[in-house]
Amino acid sequence: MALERTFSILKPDATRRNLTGAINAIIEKAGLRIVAQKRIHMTRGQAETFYGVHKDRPFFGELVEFMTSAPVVVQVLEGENAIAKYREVMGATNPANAAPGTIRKEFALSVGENSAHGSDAAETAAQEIAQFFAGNEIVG
Ligand code: DAT
Ligand code: MG
Repeated sequence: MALERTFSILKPDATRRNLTGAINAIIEKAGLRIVAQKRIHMTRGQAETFYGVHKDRPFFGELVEFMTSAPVVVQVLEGENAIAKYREVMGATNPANAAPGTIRKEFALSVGENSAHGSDAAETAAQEIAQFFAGNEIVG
């Protein structure tokens, strides 16, 4: 498998509790390289676009509220098989189902406030990276 890039968000519950360094340590220990990173406060429009695939789900309003409730850290992670690897490192969406040692098991507060986002496929990774980063902000 070639070097791959995935998009990550350290969510508001993580920035609020000062957990971005602890989460980055897990990311780096897993062999993923942080090749771009910035702290932003997402606008409602950015959050609605980002999670557009979920717009008809009952939790959409609460999801957008949460994602805009405090700063987030957006990242591009690079490594072998980075998309699947980061999904593994994050753990299941619901922390109750996440494996020990995963980001969500260690830090998530609930299925909604679950500390991290990671892309689920190559196409979404490319779209998500392009929503938040210009090419020259990614330094591999
Ligand atoms: P993931 O973030 O693991 O890719 P997803 O794409 O199914 O999960 O959902 C996106 C986010 O929406 C998820 O991280 C948290 C929120 N979410 C998902 N299911 C939820 C639910 N049943 N109740 C509240 N929030 C939910
Ligand atoms: Mg998802």
